[in-house]
Amino acid sequence: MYLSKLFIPILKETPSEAKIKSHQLMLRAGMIKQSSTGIYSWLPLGFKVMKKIEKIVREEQNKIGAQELLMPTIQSAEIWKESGRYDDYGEEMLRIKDRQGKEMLYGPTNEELITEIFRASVKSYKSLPQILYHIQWKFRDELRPRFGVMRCKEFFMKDAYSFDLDDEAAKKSYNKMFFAYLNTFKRLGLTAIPMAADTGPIGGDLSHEFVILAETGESKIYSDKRIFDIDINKYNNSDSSIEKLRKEYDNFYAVTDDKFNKNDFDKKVEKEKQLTTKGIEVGHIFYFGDKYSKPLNCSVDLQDGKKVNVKMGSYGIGVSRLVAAIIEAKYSNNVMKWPDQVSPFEVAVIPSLQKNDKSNYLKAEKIYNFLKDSNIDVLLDDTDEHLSAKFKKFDLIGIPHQIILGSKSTDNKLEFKEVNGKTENLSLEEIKNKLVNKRNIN
Ligand code: 5CA
Repeated sequence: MYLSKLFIPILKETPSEAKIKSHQLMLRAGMIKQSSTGIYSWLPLGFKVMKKIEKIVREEQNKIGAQELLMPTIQSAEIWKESGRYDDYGEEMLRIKDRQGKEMLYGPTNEELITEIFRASVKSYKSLPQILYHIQWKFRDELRPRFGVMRCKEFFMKDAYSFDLDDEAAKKSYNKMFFAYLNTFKRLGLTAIPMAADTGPIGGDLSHEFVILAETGESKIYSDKRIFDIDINKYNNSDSSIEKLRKEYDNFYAVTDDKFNKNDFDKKVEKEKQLTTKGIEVGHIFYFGDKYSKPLNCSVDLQDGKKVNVKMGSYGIGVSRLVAAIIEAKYSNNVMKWPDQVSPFEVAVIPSLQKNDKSNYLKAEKIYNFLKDSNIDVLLDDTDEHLSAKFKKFDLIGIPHQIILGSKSTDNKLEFKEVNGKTENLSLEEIKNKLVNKRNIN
């Protein structure tokens, strides 16, 4: 992509309505634009980051055998009446009528709809277990939307649903997802800690919020510090390994506000190991057994002809929230520090201007084409601004690597700057290999 062609409406001033860094930077870098309270358009730069996050989320879901489908955003009120949640959900639900006067709603979540799909299609215990997911827009008419896409009305969510025959099998599905979540957040460059949490309007008695530490977070958390030292690389995706991983996490006290009990905390965690802080909820998983399958009459036939309601769990990741959460976790000095794997571009080629001499620009274009042909996501700065102005722009966008064609680059050795690290002089081939390797590590 050529910078001069990129649709990136950068703002010079920080908009006063943006209270936290991620919101300020996303607006300034032209990643999003508010269209009405709590509703945003995703401009090319922001959309690109979100798509990269979505891809990683999808890959980790597929790895544990979850299957992707796509349910609509608009749902019929009928199934919500069947489950009993139509009235309970309250004003957060956006209710609509179609031209026939039929009651519809914009889905805030999909437990009912997926249960309806499942009950119509699956009849035998032989089809279990099953995990289905989609990545789709949700709408919640939040009372106080704030912090940009962090808490907004319309947001992009990955929601998965598991179906099992009994509690024991269902816990295995829950644990698989627990494992997939830890891997997903790790690949996104985040340390997300699972905290025992309340189940709210989703229901059930087992639930974990995945929280990343951030001063601006809305979740208050209480934990044993040692939970941050758990190394998930020791574990693989076999059932027994995943069970051990769950046990290791369960050893440490880690809860959100709703589950907090001071006596318990003091009894289970020595004073110097206690951590009380704030975090951003990037994912939330629930086990609720037959809470939906019973009222919606979703059952399978057993071998002996008896029927049993399937046992279900649901598992959400805030894909659009993650864009802001990664900024909050990584930024420094007003600069977005994207991890390579989700950065809007992997590298920028930045030629300095030499009056009446196009050769430097032509050299930059050659480098750009070579990297592009090597499948590297590269941005060429073809504008005629001065280097200092260019650097400011790249700082704002937060591209992790720069190839600078200025006084420090020679024909064979190019100045290669890692924004979070060192500057070296490398050949183009070496730069390519470095970028490809970095991507593979993540
Ligand atoms: N049905 C369950 C699991 S699929 C569910 O809806 N869970 S949830 O309510 O916890 O939402 C899942 C994730 O979506 C949250 O962890 C959070 O990351 C994200 N999320 C929830 N509400 C919002 C919001 N108003 N704005 C942005 N992201 C949100």
